[in-house]
Amino acid sequence: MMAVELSTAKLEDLARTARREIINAVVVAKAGHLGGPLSAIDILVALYFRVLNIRPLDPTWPDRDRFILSKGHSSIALYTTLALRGFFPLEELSTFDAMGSRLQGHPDMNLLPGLDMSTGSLGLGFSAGVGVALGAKLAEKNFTTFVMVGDGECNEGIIWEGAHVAQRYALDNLVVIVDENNLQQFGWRGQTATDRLPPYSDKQLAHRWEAFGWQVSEVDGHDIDEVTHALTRARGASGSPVAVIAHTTKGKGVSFMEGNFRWHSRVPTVDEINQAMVELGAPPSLTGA
Ligand SMILES: Cc1ncc(C[n+]2csc(CCOP(=O)(O)OP(=O)(O)O)c2C)c(N)n1
Repeated sequence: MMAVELSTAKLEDLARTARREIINAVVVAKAGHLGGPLSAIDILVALYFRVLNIRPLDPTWPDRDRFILSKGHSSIALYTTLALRGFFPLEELSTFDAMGSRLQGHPDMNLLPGLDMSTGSLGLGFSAGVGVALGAKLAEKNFTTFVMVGDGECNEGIIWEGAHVAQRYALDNLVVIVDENNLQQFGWRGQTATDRLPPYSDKQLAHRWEAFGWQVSEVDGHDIDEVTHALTRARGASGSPVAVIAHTTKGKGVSFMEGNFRWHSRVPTVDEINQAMVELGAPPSLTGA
């Protein structure tokens, strides 16, 4: 089954619903990440509803496109997208991070159908994706492998080892999406403990992927149409792998979380939950109002 036909307005609505589900799941679990999932969710909605060639009711279909969330700490965004797309019931999101749940804090492909890799140790998911894409070439399979990494994750050396290998083998069946929100766990990407380094340039990541021989495009990672267009073009690329640099805002959608690294993995208070739900257009019954 190819992507489902939904209007942009409908998908934006779904992304808002997803943001509320993400916050609810983290609140119930009393743990998890919010900033990264909220920055990635529009891209995931575009991917799963418009780009990926998948069968939610047949998650191990051999010819499916592969998706690896290499920034595995944003698992709740992927789980929410999979649930909305019909891989499993939405109610299961309330088991997030609980003992015995299929929805662990970091994705476990041995527990949950629909996951193409277990991730969480930054950098490893991307290198596995390079292997999957190379394997597809060798087996003469036509599917595309998409991998999402964080900009902080791009500090990992293994990313650049993989980037080199992918270019060397001309893996034009591999697309990396960089969720470039410019924040990582404890601050801005270019910041250092002593702040003695020169400031980080916005273009630095794009230039780095280009220097490794990748085709690069840049998009607004919160514009579902733009993301769809870039990813659809990327899957049709030839000759070299493609990096889509998605400019995003960490914590997107909730004013007091946006651009604040403290929301990397904080659990909101009751007042904060209510404010977030109002901002995300929740019906009054959900806001406790
Ligand atoms: C190898 C490794 N080192 C450290 C961590 C802890 N860690 C989890 S998320 C994170 C920051 C990641 O930043 P970024 O890739 O920019 O993700 P985002 O801002 O999108 O959440 C760190 C350091 C980890 N998961 N793996």
